Amino acid sequence: MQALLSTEAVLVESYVGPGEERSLADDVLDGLTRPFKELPPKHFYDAAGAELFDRICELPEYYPTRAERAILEDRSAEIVAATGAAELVELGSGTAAKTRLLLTAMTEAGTLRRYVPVDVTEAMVLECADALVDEFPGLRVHGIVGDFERHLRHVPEPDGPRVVAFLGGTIGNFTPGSRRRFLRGLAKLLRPGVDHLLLGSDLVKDPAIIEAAYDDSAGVTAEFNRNVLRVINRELDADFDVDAFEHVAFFDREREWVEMRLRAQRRMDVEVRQLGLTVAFAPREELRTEISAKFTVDRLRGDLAAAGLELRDVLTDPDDLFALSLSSPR
Ligand code: SAH
Ligand code: AVI
Repeated sequence: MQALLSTEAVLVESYVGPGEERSLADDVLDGLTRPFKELPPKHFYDAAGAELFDRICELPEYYPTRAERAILEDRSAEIVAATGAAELVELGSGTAAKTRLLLTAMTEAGTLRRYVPVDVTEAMVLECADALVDEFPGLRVHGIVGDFERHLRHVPEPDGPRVVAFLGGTIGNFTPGSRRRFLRGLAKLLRPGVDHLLLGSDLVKDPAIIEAAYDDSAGVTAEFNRNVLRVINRELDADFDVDAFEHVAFFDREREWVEMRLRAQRRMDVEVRQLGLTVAFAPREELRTEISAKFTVDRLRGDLAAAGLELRDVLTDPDDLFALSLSSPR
């Protein structure tokens, strides 16, 4: 662990040290040598990727951010009253844009003590910690730069009633099995009878609406998708011809998830020099870069139950596009 910042109001710890670059190396080695090539989505988010994601959130086609914000605008006070939250732990916190609605409601209820953002992107945690202690006088921030699949044990002991927020629909970026395993780990952060999980999930809907959200007309999602190749070029001294990969996004109606892929437009041999690896792509071969599962309330209830959590309330936007659910340990 490395302490990146320590003041009276802010402590930011990093668990992604020099060894952590191995995580990208291991994922590339493992994912690009499989019969069906695949990479985990967490590697999208370097500074450029985080900026592209912010632009995605503003796109007319990308409804999840607006829908979730609408729910939080309407119901944050109710969520805070129902949970008595003094502490907000947020996984995949990013720029904490929507989080401010919850922190404001906690301030108004007079309960706000501490915010614990957990994100793999160091700059995001540092910048939002700095901004939030200015915006919310008296707030303490304990930031964790880490991987929410591997570093949840470093979340500090609770300081009052805790809400763990996992917003944006990021839970959909897990495959079903790993989603349940992740929720079981997450549940360990919650004390029965005291703490709650606030989970944002995108809902199953007309496939045309979903596909447009992941293949916008301005091509921002395509750039976000290709960004993972730029990250690998830079971090592992690879020579992907980024523009030779086409963005593909489709809704798998059976599995009810969106897949993003990158399709090689010609035959290519890519050198990943730091790994001494040559990766061959056949013409039109595809590399899966993300799945984004869409939920029904029943699927949500089942996943939560498998992790020992009971669904208490489901809040949706007026168009039923997105759900924020509140659950707690059984
Ligand atoms: N919660 C925000 C941001 C969602 S984007 C919102 O709702 O708008 C997903 C965020 O999760 C990014 O900030 C990314 O850096 C972070 N992230 C993705 N995979 C992660 C992982 N394995 N561990 C920690 N953070 C991760
Ligand atoms: C972060 N996550 C919930 C986004 C999603 O919708 O699955 C990432 C994203 N991928 C393409 N557009 C946005």
